[in-house]
Amino acid sequence: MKDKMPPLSRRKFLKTSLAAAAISAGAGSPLVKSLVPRAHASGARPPGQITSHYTACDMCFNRCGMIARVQNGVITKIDPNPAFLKSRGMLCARGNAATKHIYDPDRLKYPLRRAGKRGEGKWERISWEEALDYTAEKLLEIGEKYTRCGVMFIPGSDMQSQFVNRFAEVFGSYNITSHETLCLLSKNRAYLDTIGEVPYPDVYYSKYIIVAGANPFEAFITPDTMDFFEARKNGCKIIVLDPRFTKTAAMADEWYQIKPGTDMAFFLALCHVIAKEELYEAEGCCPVNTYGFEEFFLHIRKYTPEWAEKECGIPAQDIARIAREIAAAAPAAMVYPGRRTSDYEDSTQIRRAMAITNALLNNFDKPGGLLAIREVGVKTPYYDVPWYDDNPFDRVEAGLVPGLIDHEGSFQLMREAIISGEPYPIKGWFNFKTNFMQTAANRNKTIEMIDHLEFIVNIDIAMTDTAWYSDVVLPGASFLERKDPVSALQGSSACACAVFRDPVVPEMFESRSPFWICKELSKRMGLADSFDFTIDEYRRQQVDGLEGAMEAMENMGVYYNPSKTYGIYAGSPLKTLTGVKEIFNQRYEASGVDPMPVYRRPKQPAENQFRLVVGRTAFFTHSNTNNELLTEFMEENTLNIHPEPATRMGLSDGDLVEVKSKAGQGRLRLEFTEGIEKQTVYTATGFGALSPEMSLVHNKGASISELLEDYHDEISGNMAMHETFVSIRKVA
Ligand SMILES: Nc1nc2c(c(=O)[nH]1)N[C@H]1C(S)=C(S)[C@@H](COP(=O)(O)OP(=O)(O)OC[C@H]3O[C@@H](n4cnc5c(=O)[nH]c(N)nc54)[C@H](O)[C@@H]3O)O[C@H]1N2
Ligand SMILES: Nc1nc2c(c(=O)[nH]1)N[C@H]1C(S)=C(S)[C@@H](COP(=O)(O)OP(=O)(O)OC[C@H]3O[C@@H](n4cnc5c(=O)[nH]c(N)nc54)[C@H](O)[C@@H]3O)O[C@H]1N2
Ligand code: SF4
Ligand SMILES: [Mo]
Repeated sequence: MKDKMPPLSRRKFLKTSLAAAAISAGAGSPLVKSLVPRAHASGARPPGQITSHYTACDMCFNRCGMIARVQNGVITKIDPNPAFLKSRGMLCARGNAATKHIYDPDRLKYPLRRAGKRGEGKWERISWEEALDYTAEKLLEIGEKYTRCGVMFIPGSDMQSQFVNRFAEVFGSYNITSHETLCLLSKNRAYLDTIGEVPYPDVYYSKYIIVAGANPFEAFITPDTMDFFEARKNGCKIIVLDPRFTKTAAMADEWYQIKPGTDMAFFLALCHVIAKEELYEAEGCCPVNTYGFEEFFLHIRKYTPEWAEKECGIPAQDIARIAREIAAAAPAAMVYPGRRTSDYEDSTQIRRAMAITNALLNNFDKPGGLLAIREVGVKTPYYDVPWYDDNPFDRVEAGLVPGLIDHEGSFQLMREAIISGEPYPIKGWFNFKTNFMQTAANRNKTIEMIDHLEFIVNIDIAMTDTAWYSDVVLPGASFLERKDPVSALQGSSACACAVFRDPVVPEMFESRSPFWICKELSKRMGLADSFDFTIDEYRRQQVDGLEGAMEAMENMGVYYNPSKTYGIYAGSPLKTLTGVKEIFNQRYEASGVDPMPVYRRPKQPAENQFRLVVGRTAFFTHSNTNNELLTEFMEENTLNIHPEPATRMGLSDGDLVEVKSKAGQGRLRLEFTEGIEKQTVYTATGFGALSPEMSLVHNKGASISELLEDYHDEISGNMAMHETFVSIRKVA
């Protein structure tokens, strides 16, 4: 692979040498010397040859194509892979900061076993042998005492998560849940129940896009983020609805400061205008191939723009105009489906209203609309899942909400079940690469759940808050040190692709991959057959039948096999019950759920209370804040508040306040922001870490996960993070 890569241009070489120089300058400290193997003291050695290595970024789930440059055994610089269409040859600030991810002084170095109380921070260093023997013994013990389903598995979002999943299944637990239950399940539910699949937005070719409850110019989603810029240059009109004036709002043609939780009112009124004025009969828009259009037409009679204005605060004439404009641009127009929809208790219905608007725009499977998801055809190698006679009938939270996505579950409902012990006990937790102490609402409740567990094993790269409360902490190898299986990235036909990773540098310290860990554990648990393969053998099975895939990934860092992009469903039924777009959902009706979205006014904060909303910054991924290069952009989180209510309460910009909800409290400095709705406040995620080994964010700002109360979407069980009201008091 390395030989076939283009040589570095002189300009790139200079940049690379400068980056290397920066590292060697910092290499003076013994800490950095011990962290950076073979970092050369300046002038002591000739600058080694620079080698280049394809890999895929892991600083967030997008997995953009990367080329890592290595000199004297140290990764000195990272460049984007121009052949990687999905990321449009882009690498964001976080991707560039991956050097500080691998060479982070706070990295976990050896296996540790808890020696004091949970959260007390007393650890003993143990050997891998001991760590694996002990973990295997504890997992088997829980299986014996309770059942195999007595262990909860959270396999993270990673190219190796499939091995943790496989391990969970062969061990015998169905209680596998994911970070998706804190993220996008309500959106997935809504689109599955409207068009039969979760579509992919064709942003690049769109002429008109409404972005509601998403911030793609800060929350990077590839290729959408880059395509928004291109679409805009090509004349696409972008309308943003957000209670905050975000970067996306700043780049939009129009921004409306919608009242939080009222998006459904806006979209039902939009549909009202489209239906009443028969705009769907204008070119491109029509209600054919839908189920329940007539009922819907009657249902939305009362949802007029004038009514919606009173709910969402957006002027009626603007709603009517936007309806006419978007209908005229259809089908190359869309309501952007968004990603994180863990917002409200009726988030699935809010997203259903958006999906139905898309159905009226008749934009599915068309250029500039919503596309059928495509994958390149990577296979999941087969494995046998053993049967355990004493296992319960179903996963622990089965049936608690009508639209639970079976293979994801709901972390919050599972947490509840662990605390109550009903319907059956869960006493173990196997965690890989999630940090739910910082990312799941109501941290105190997560601690309460932990109090009910007998054993927690955690594979992470750092001593996160979740690791801090674990019993055995295993140092994970970073993506730059690992050999990973092939990963298929979904997208449209043009950018769906496959990648793998080879180690750019060897594993540092005693860190190991989840594959190795699962394999070693399986040997100790009588499950060795399930992991009796190498990554190379596994990869070959994955790409079996995909001609040229292996070579493309080796020589270009990525494999594509484009085919038809639009009209994939032409003449064939959708994957819904009726085979057409379901505006009226019969399954919802059968299970007592509103078959068409019914607007209910959101709860309102009392006087001098504020709704707390979450959202991302361009430079952090969730709780991955402990990165020296990135904390330069934000050293601690602040509470964004509108100056008007704050001043009325006698508060000033920069004041230290105590923020309190029913779930917890924290201290934050106020940051006056004109661009936030007056009864809404916002703070960034990933601060106020309990673990002192997250040294850059420990005791810095406050943890929003402590403040967020425990609500979930009533249909999917997805977390609901915008239902919390807080009060604010100045700290003397
Ligand atoms: N307050 C708040 N909560 C949120 C959100 C929010 O915006 N605000 N967003 C929600 C959303 S959309 C999501 S998707 C979830 C995400 O929830 P999580 O998946 O819990 O989020 P992360 O903080 O990204 O956790 C990733 C963990 O992986 C570890 N890690 C990183 N790289 C490696 C590696 O190479 N090897 C190993 N072994 N470990 C590694 C990191 O140290 C970190 O502990 O959070 C949700 N919760
Ligand atoms: N830089 C960066 N990029 C990321 C991530 C990251 O952590 N950092 N995480 C990745 C992941 S896992 C995900 S899921 C995506 C998330 O991508 P997005 O969903 O686009 O990200 P958020 O920042 O959560 O954006 C939600 C927006 O909704 C607004 N909002 C709050 N309440 C309401 C409301 O009632 N109505 C409306 N209309 N708007 C409201 C918030 O102010 C916020 O700006 O980003 C991905 N990309
Ligand atoms: S968007 Fe940024 S952090 Fe995410 S994979 Fe791409 S480069 Fe990495
Ligand atoms: Mo997410």
